[in-house]
Amino acid sequence: MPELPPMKNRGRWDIFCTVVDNYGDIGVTWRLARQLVAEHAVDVRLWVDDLRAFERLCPEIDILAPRQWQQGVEVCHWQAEWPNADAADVVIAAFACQLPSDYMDAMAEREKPPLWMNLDYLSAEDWVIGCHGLPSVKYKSVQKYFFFPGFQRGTGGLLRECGLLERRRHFQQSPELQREFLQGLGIDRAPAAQLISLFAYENTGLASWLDALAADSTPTHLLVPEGRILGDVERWLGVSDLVAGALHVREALTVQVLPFVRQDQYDHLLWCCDFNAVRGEDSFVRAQWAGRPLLWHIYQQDEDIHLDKLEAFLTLYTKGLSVPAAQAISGLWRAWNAGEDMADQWLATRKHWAELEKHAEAWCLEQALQADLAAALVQFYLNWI
Ligand code: TRH
Repeated sequence: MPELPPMKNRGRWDIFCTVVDNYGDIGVTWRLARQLVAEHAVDVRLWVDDLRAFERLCPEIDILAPRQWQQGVEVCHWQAEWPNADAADVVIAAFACQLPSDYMDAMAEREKPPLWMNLDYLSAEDWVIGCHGLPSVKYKSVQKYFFFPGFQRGTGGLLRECGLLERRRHFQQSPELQREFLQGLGIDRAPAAQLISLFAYENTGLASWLDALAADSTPTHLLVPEGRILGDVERWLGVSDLVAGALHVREALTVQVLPFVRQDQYDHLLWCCDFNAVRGEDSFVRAQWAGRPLLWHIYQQDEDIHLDKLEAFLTLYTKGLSVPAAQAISGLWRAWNAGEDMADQWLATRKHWAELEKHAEAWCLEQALQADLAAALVQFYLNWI
């Protein structure tokens, strides 16, 4: 992709985010907003309807403030009563959220209509390439466009901040930095233990995986940020009320509960771990940038359409792996997403560990050849004006 032109005429941008559930919606839009400001000198207003969810990712948020500045982004609480703000030059509706009707009118009343885009969910399916950048619906004179993130050429790419991989590599090459970071979270790595992070939805397959880890000859230190999977961890441990700081040992497995940390710290956690179980959309992408093997718990959708997305990703991801390694990692991911027994799949995966580690780094580097999503959005705008 050619260099972007000098930073001028990049306009004012409004990003709208409704928090459907969990943290992915705000996680993606907050990351995008910050990157647009930091790397593209764009003025960004981020409209969010749920500041409490936002506060988990960014503890500085004042949940009572209708308008505030955070890291160069103007964060506006999107409330039922619309404050009649001017329409921006670029309007991003994240994940098909419905804009306030007064705002849509304000867009239509502008002398030059804004560029209006829907930032869609991430999918590895092939049809995404054909739909990325196409016109969608129109409101009066204002045309909306589809903008699809993705893994393949012809999509909008993935969120990746400038210098991310260099920072990651520097950190991974420094045992000192890692020790310091882990100690800051109260983690004293069990000797010779592999580190695994676990961020997932409720999963009936968890107990069998923990059984396998506990019985393994290699010790495991499992780090579990507070969240939806804790109930399953509690049941397996036979304890109740697990909270951040809790630490339990069962044979070769040490389980430690972590607080939910800010996004940058979560990146560092992923970089420290030998294996990361992630979920949804944003943590899934961050684990890929960590360059380590991963396990994806995909967000469930009606009529199991998420399973097509899972298979589409596996098809892309396993290219370049030997057949047995591809089968092992695919089997593990399928079992996890079906809530099935994980023991055999985990043992099979362990057999191909060295290959999977090498592959995770190669996949990361291959993905980094694509323009990142923020740059692709800015380029789309510059091509459009
Ligand atoms: O939270 P998620 O499951 O989010 C979503 C939503 O369910 C959304 O509606 C759905 O559409 C989407 O998945 C597919 O998973 P995700 O996307 O990984 O978002 C979690 C965010 O939380 C991500 O930005 C990383 C961040 N995070 C932290 O900042 N600190 C932490 O300690 C952890 C565990 C995560």
